[in-house]
Amino acid sequence: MANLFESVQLGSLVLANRVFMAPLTRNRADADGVPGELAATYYTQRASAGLIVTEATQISPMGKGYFNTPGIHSPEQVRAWSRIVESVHQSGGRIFLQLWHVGRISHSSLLPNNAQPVAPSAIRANSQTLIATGLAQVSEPVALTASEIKETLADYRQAAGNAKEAGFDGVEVHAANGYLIDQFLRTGSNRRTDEYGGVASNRVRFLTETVERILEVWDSRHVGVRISPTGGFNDMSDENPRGTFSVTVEKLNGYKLGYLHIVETAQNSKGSSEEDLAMSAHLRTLWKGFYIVNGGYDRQRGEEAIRTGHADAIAYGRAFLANPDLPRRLQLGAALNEPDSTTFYGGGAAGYTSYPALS
Ligand code: 8OZ
Repeated sequence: MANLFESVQLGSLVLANRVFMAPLTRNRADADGVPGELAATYYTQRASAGLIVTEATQISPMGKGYFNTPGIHSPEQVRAWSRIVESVHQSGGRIFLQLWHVGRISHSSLLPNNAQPVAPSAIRANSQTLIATGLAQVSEPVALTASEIKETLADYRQAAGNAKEAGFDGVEVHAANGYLIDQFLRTGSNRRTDEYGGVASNRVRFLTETVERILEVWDSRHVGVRISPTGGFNDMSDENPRGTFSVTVEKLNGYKLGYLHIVETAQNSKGSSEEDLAMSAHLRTLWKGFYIVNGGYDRQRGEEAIRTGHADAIAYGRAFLANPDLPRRLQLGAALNEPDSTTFYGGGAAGYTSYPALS
């Protein structure tokens, strides 16, 4: 019977356990999106995760939506990431880069030449982002043209190749939480009348074309996709979430990907409701591969999810943020450090590399 602390195979990788580190935005890169020196320490401290998924990382300058998030489009960024990856590998860890384009969740002050953000449709989100001066309402977006969609897909391919060059073990496509790919998936943000809008199979097209471009550079088992089928974060809505995400999962089945990663919680910070879990359980029955779940899991719920087959691995976010040695602590039943939300986004070592491991 599968166990949270047992090794598991993912593609050609043998992972030490099923306690994964969820992607966590920390806003500690520099203004050019180059991850800082501390990032190597931060990720290496957490190398005992079965798999680390990095913080969301923009594929292009237009993919940026918050201050001081990292990118994977410039040579300096690739060099900085390669040092991080090397350090994690030296400590026996495995690490995937999360590929991110924020779409409409951005602010002109963060974009080249103060550009307007791009989106499937020109619908402004009722949502905020963090810019240099603090919280700001997101800017009015413009709809991507057909040729801009092609360029964006090429940016995904380039970024995926850069991640490979940096030495990552794989990449995760961020198709969750109201960012560009999710904006295409759901009806509330996608009013297109071309082949990227309308019926669910059209709204999934941008995601599957993204995956196809990434598979030009990566073996399929080293590519994962993250979705948030019940998530309302960033002003997301859908007329038929079960329909939309059933089609999404069925389309993704065709690519023999490494995993599907589900954000189970409707709100980023709260635990999952019965409705959230029912959606996840439904998608689990459709998905033909490795299944990762995320959303307020503790040891007991994690073990139960693995034992019952609800999931193959659990991604822990806040718990991993505050406990660099989380797998060991969970296994021992040791006390956990509490995450300090005042140091989640931005700042230096405090609340980043300062959480102690067990002695
Ligand atoms: C919190 C703050 C900023 C971005 C996500 C990348 O929700 C994020 C994010 C989370 O996926």
